Amino acid sequence: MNEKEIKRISKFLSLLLRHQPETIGLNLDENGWADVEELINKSKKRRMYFSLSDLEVVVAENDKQRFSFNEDKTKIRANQGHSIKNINLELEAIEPPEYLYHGTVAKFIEPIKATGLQKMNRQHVHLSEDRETATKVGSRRGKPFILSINSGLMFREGYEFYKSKNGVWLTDQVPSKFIEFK
Ligand code: HQG
Repeated sequence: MNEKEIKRISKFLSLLLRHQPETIGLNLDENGWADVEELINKSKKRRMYFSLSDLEVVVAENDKQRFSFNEDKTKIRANQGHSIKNINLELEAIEPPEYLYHGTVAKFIEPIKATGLQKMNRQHVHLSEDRETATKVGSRRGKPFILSINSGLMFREGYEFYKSKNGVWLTDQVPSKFIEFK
């Protein structure tokens, strides 16, 4: 498989495992897992042909480590980023660093000031451990605008934080008073 093919399969997996498994009638369990054999077979309906070893390459090479297998590689899921409701990723609440970052764009600043960071279509608000990563996230939408989040203070006030397997920090919302707009 070449890079283009890996990316094409990866995008297809994001669609199925995070957003719309019904596209091919794929079943996800409550923890977001899909059966690998079912995935391979049902994907053929969409003319997406890949084997288990192709999937192993996609999982290993994915630039953001978006997917994981279970131990015996009979199941696969997305590590974060779901818009499907009620997926339980079995993450444990842990203490975050004192500051986390969120990359967005200028047009969202006023609404964020008014209502804080909201999860919008996803299951969580996504935060980054460093400015570089937040800059990449913001750049997906235009000129990035980086917000610093006082996550240490939030944690001490009782807000819960989770870290996905691929290093993205997740929380339910960030009220405006914990955000530095500079
Ligand atoms: C904004 C990608 C108005 C928020 C990335 C963002 C990340 C508000 C957008 C991951 C708002 C939501 C997530 C409010 C937040 N009013 N706008 N109150 N609160 N927003 O895509 O963080 O490639 O759901 O600033 O790299 O951009 O998919 O979140 O601009 O890790 O793996 O609403 O998605 O990863 O957009 O990105 P998103 P995000 P993947």
